[in-house]
Amino acid sequence: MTAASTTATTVLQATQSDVLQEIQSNFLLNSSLWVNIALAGVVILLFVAMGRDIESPRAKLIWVATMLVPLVSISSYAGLASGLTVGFLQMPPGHALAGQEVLSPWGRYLTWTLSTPMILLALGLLADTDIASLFTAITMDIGMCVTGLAAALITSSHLLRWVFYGISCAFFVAVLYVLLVQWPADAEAAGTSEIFGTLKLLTVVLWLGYPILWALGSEGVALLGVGVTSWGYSGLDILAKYVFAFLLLRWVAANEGTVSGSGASIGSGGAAP
Ligand code: RET
Repeated sequence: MTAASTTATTVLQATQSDVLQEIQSNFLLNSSLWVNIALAGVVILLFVAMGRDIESPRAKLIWVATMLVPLVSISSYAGLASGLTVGFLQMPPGHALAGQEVLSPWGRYLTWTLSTPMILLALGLLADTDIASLFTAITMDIGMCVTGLAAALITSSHLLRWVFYGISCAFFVAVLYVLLVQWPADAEAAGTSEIFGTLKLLTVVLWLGYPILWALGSEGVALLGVGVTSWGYSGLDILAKYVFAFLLLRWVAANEGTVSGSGASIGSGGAAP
């Protein structure tokens, strides 16, 4: 049997219940998933309550985008905790765990493709940016997540795992450029620069943690174990999603006039004058 067919067989042979057993026997890993499910549930209820008085179309759009972050998150973590979106991958020669079957929570990278664009949509609307800039940030972000998923799933070549990691980082640089260079000027003009500045800083610093964790974790050089890596992502998620979204929604609910009165190129509910 060739190395490639051995790998395919290994992945196919691990049933969902094998994966679930492995997850449930690792307390660190299992708790990192369930804590987030519980937290996302509480956050969803809180955000529904926080948004109940929002009326302007633009503020509502920010609210819906923000709401989708914990909604995607609870689905994502339920997929991971059930074993549905986790698999065993046999690492290729050259990898620190070469030949070993490593538990890969690939569902994380897949669902980031849905959650991170919502974060950027909410931030872009807050900054009252234009469609082209919003489109750039969101598509580059999706590129980052999909190529990150590829980097995690490749078992044929160690080198190609890192090539895809590099491509994902290049997409990330484009997202960072939009966040750090383009949108601050838009936010200044829209009168939302103070809250935008806080959220931008939170986003940039926390998002930088994800590729670092990937590189150090079992998918990368394997300095960190699966459970520690998973808690790392869960911790970053709590701050980058729930704390971020809470700060944004609290501000939008208290300053609806500023949001609905700004340039209104997107989500204004009507043509600009
Ligand atoms: C990966 C690995 C490849 C290189 C890069 C990455 C960046 C990931 C980021 C994820 C952010 C996720 C968030 C999720 C919230 O739901 C894919 C780890 C650059 C920045 C904020």
